[in-house]
Amino acid sequence: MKKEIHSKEFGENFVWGVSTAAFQTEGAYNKDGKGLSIWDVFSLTKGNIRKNQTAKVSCDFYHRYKEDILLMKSMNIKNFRFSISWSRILPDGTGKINQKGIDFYNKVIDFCLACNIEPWITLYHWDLPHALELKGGWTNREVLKWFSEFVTLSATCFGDRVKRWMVLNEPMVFTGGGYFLGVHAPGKKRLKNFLPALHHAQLAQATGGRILRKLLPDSEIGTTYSCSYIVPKNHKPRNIKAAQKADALLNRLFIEPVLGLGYPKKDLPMLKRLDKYILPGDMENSKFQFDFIGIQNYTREVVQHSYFVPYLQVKIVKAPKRNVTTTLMDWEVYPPSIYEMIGKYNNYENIPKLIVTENGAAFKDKFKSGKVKDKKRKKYLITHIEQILKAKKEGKNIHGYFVWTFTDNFEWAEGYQPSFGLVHVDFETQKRTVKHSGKWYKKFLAKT
Ligand code: IFM
Repeated sequence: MKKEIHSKEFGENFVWGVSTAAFQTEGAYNKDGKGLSIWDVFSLTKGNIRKNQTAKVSCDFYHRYKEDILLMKSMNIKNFRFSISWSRILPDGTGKINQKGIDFYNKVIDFCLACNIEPWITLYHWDLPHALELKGGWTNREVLKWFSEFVTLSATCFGDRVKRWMVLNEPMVFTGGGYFLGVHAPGKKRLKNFLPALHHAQLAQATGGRILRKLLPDSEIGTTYSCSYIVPKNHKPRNIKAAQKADALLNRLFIEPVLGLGYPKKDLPMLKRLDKYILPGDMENSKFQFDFIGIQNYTREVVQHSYFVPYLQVKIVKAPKRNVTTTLMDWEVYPPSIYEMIGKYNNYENIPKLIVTENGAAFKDKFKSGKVKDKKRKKYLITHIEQILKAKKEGKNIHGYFVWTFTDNFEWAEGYQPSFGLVHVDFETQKRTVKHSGKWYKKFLAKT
């Protein structure tokens, strides 16, 4: 019988944890002086979210943070990645400070530390203050000033205790989904919104990094990227070219300017349209020496050429059409993807450390007799962690792994049905039940 993998095989310094995000878990959307975010407004607008579900309460982490952190502790989880809701601490995005919002994060941080859990803060996980969206949001270059104020306030308030920071969560997803496809907040479409949003988010990575480094020289500063292993549908030259374009868009677009390599315009000619938003000095200002890069991988994508897709001429061959195992998100279960992505980012020079800051899966969970036997999620986690071990044994620069996610929560436009949690939440009663996968993670992390 195959020996079950254990965290000890990764060595003592490998970091293990769980990841969450403010909007997906906190609830208390208008409590104690919090301002609305673009996601509050988007999700409260009928027709945007599956079954018109909202995150007004979600898993109520705002009131139940102690219960959740204690549960984490009982599961041997030593690192907790969460985000700061910008409009909870700056209700209008800029100017007036909401002390009660700051008090909330102070309580979360202090309680983590009291439980011997290291807090890892993501500054921006998609919930821009609505007041700023009214001024153009990420399409307005002023966002760099507003974002700097938010980063400075967060570093000043929490930096005495928080030593690990991530500037942005998956900028490709929030600019692509929110400003090009319109399926995420703020629901904008078209290239004229996407391109400036992309360039400003790109500059915000380094801007945020520099502020953190100046104010908190002893902290570890990272940022995170969504990434997928891209393969062409077959070896026809036009499909190979389509795969190169998709790779440039989905995997290279945000990291390469940070590393001083500029935008990958050669492989993705449509990026030349960015030129009109790039001011003198921008590409120099895009560079920043992060201490670590967070990679967030869930699946691979198979792509083909298509004349009908504007700007890109690339089409994703959806997993349900490929006769492969999928999750509830219709994402293919393909563990080698995470190994390939570690290899890809490992090949860049000047990335001191890679950390998998998200990986996990949504499957249909059955809650029966007080138990959730989510065997598929457990298998998904084990097979992905095995791939990470393979990469580590080959000497790749990989230093940590965070499961997405701790409790079931609000999965953006999909609402509550695709649940990714290690812990089941009954959204009527807010009762938490550790799933079979959560029990497995606890055992996996236990010292023997
Ligand atoms: O829930 C999201 C998270 O907010 C960002 N990364 C992917 C997860 C699963 O879709």
